[in-house]
Amino acid sequence: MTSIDQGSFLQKVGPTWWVPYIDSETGNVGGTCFLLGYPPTGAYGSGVLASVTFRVKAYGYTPIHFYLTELRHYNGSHVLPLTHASVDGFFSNVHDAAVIDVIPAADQAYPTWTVPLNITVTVSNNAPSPVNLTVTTYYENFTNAYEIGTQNVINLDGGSQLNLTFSWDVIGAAWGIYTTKANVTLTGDLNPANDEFVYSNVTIKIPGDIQGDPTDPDPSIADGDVDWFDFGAFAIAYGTSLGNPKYNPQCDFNLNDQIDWFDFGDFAANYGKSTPKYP
Ligand SMILES: [Ca+2]
Ligand SMILES: [Ca+2]
Ligand SMILES: [Ca+2]
Ligand SMILES: [Ca+2]
Repeated sequence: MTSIDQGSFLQKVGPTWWVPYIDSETGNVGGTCFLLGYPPTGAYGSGVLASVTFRVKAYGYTPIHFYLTELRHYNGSHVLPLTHASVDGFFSNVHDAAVIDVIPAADQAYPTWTVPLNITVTVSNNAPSPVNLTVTTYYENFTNAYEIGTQNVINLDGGSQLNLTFSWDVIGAAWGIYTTKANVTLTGDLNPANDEFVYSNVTIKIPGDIQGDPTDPDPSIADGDVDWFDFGAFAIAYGTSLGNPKYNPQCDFNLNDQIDWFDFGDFAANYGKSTPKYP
């Protein structure tokens, strides 16, 4: 504790004489304030009586609790107690934000999708005090990282989490395997190791490469070609729309929730193509 200074409450009435005291042995702090010249009325309303200043020695957080508070006034002949209530405070100079999850709406997408691929990013404030954050999401391959978007979070409560939705406009993206990642920026973050979270592969596929071959370890994962097995999957879903159990978004190359002649056009245009860029 370094000082206790007079507030403006009594000074609004007139000149004052302020006598502070700090006893570091007992932890007592206080002040006596005299309104000079016996003004006709005292102070009323709300205001600051005094400000106590502490010097912080380390990083951490603590409740601030006032013990045995007393407020008194002098009525000209007697010192009398004033009814009051003390409210505890809280101090923290610890900051730690983290990105704890990144979840794309799909692991496989087409560059012909006209609807962005949503990416849900979960951020958390691991420290007790509210903070303002900036979160940026990227997709990247081995050679480049591309920014998807940046969002600011104002006043994220201590100990709380928040989901943010970013929209990756996949239209026109090159075929290949990408990772998606998000990072959080917080001034004074004491634990930078958890500022970034990387989600594993999202594949941007040849429109028509619905799946792999039956002999693949996971035939549901596209294998980089548009062949007879893809045609089999397309034929099952053809003519359906969202809500039909046979509807498969991986057969909906423009993602307009129906699998029709236009999707067949994409399929036919790419039949027989392959790429070494994935898997
Ligand atoms: Ca952190
Ligand atoms: Ca295939
Ligand atoms: Ca194949
Ligand atoms: Ca369609």
